[in-house]
Amino acid sequence: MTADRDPSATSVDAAWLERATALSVNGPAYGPNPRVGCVLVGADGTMLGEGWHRGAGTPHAEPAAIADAAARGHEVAGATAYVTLEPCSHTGRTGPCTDALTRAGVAAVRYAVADPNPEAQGGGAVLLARGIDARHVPYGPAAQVNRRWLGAVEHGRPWVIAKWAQTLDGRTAAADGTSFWITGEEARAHAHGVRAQVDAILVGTGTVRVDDPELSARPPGDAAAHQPLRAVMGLGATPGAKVWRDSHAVQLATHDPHAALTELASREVRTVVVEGGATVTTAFLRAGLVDELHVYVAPALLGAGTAAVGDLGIGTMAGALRAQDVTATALGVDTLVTAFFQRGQI
Ligand code: AOF
Ligand code: ZN
Repeated sequence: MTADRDPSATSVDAAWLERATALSVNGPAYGPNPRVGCVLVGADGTMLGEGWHRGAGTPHAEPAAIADAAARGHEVAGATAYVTLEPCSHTGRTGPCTDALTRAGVAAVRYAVADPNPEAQGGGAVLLARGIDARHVPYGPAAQVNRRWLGAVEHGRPWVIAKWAQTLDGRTAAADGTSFWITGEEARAHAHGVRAQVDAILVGTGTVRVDDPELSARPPGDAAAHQPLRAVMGLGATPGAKVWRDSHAVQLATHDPHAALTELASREVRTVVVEGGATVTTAFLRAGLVDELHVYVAPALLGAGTAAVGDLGIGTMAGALRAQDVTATALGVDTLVTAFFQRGQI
């Protein structure tokens, strides 16, 4: 028995799933787990309790909402649970949400996204088999919140964001090697905000040798920002470099992007920003392993210097890598272009 995908989402379903989605974004974007929100609604349409998942090792959204209802003195037997992700049916760091919902006497469950995680999926069917009216009610914004997590789980590897800063003519460094301050303050602040939302930052040994970057997340006004794992890809040793200042760093002793991602996945990395240099970025693009692009474009020309991306083996316009869902955001005098590649497209 499977929980049927119910295309007949009512406006009531959509309204509560919208609320659950708004709650879900309170959770951290980084870490091995998805962001999930849950609202419990009584038969008379009143909100009884709500909750969200605060990160791996903490309660899932459903038990958090059940606890919230209890704290408000509300009885949830007969209620409907609106959840942004299919309730899990496994014992991982916490117990199965299917059991928590069953024990609470919830009568119906509406979930926005089916869980692709092979260890946790199938909760909808489990609930149905117990006589609970569980339905998958697809709700796009909920999937959007977990776009990177869903992609990582479906691909069986970390979600890869390739990021660089370039001039209008596609240069990341001048002929003499200088590369600092291509873009301005706002662009750099934005990039630090992105770093604080991912699990790892990856650069090649060449970049460590030449730039000696800190690879930390320093978003303005957030001294306690989450710090991603610093990953250095390549065989060369870089003793004394700033990346090795503490143990939150790893060398990926390979030139193969697949092997690098396998190693990161074994450390529960779901999202990684590949920050160059061009050799590493090009290797990931050539291997078809880039899911998302963040290109900061400065209104400057160099005419000579290092190209952002090297040879991709494309000889003709028809072979160009074309990205989708493109957005351009002004950041001071610079522009951030974000875009996505679909799996199999590159
Ligand atoms: C839910 N509600 O709030 C979350 C779910 O290691 P665990 O026990 O935390 O389980 C993590 C997996 O459970 C995660 O990969 C995903 O499949 C599911 N996450 N499920 O019903 C939640 N965070
Ligand atoms: Zn769960």
